[in-house]
Amino acid sequence: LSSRASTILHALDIHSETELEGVYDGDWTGSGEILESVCPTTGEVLARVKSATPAEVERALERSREAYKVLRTVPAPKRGEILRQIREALSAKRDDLGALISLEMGKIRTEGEGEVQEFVDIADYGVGLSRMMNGRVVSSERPGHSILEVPNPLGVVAVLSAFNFPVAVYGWNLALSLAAGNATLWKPAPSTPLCSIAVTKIVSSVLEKNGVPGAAAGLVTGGKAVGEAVVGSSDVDMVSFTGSEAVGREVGKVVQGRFGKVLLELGGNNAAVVMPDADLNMAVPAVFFGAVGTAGQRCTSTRRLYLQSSIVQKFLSRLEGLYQSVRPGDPLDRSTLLGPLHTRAAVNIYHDAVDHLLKTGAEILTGGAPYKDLPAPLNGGNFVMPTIAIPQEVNVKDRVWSTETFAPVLTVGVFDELEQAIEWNNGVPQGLSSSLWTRDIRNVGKWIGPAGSDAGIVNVNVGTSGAEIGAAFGGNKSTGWGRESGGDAWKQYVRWSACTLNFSDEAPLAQGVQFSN
Ligand code: UN1
Repeated sequence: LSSRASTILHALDIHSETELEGVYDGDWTGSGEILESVCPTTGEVLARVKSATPAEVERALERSREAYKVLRTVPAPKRGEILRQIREALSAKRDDLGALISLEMGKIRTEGEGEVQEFVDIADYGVGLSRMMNGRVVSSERPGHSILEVPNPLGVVAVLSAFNFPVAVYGWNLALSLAAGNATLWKPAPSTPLCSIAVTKIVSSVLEKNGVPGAAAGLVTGGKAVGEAVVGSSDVDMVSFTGSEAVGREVGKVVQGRFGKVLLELGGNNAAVVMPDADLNMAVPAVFFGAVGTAGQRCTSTRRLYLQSSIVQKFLSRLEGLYQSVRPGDPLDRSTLLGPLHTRAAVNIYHDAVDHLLKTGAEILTGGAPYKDLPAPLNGGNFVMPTIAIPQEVNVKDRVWSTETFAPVLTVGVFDELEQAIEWNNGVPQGLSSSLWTRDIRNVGKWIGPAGSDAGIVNVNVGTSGAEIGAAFGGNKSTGWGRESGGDAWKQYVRWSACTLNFSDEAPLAQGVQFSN
């Protein structure tokens, strides 16, 4: 192992000289198919991880259920106190864990650390929430009666997370699920097992210190078969899935088919709309970050740019300048802004998208090619040039506009009236994030109102990506309608009990119904 990698792994107590166990159910096990963790920057194999066998998944599910039975009786503020300790433990490892995210996923250092920060933030939120998961008292129409709406723990929540946020999205789910009194079972993306092992080690040591069964935050690494076993199991009360539309559609059907709860966080195809009165000193760097940050691999990345006709040249020449200044580099190096794509397969998807753009007559303003002659070890990495393309027309039904390409490819369209841009913004199947740049309050009113953006995230003078944890995060339409993180998202992680209590000596029926002569 390179010294660059081994320093990071050792700091997190991961010793990859031997095969690692990728299952945690209170004990570390794992004897299934081997997953390889490959560094996307260099191609180096970081570790080999033994994933879960069907029997190990079964056992993890059983132990999760037992852990739930313990957790549900722990008062919520006490669960919050455990979450506070998890927050402290994560915060102490912020740099190391951030570096591991950069090493294994490929995002740059500040974003890796930002991801750990996002987990810390949502843990803080969960601590507060643990004293505020309030139900309601409802007025009864009957004398001497009271109606309560009580949030009770739900059971076992399975979290299937994606490679692009290998730590934070699990954090969103764990914080709410634990505060709510559930056991959480994590099935991470098969290509980021080390992030999940490192996080699980940190979390489980806190659980153990508090006498809570480790299976309250279990882990089953694996591929499709492990995912299917978890999703299909009637021992899982809610499945929180982040990933592609294609897989999400199947997950949704399976979970609905067994009447489980499902929370879907699927593809985004996010547009930024720039009006002529926008402050370009803000808008240009924000579009640059939205489209090129994380090498275009956020669900919230900016994929479509709609420019008002009078500012097209000015905007694009400045944006192109930023694109041309960006150099690929090791994401662990603090000066790097552009890391690799996560996998080789993603490089092919990028090329495929560029080919299609060229074939359909789009102008490639910048990018559109792999980097040649990168020095070793970066020549073993998945680097591609961030690309700006101007298709011949905006036809939102066309693949160029309607599909999510998980790579730094930005397509540009030109409009005259805001209404046209909103129609394009809304004309695609997905509905995750959107962003309007303007100083005119009338535009803002249109954008956030009933005839405005139909996405779940509707920003003004803020880019499409990089949401804080405080508001509910999620998208509409084919993004799956799920909400995670802040806002009212926690309400999905409980079962609601409507309790009508009679304190009187009569037993009147509702609606005045009489059932005696
Ligand atoms: C994702 O891309 O899956 O808003 C999540 C953002 C981050 C989360 C993205 N806070 O870009």
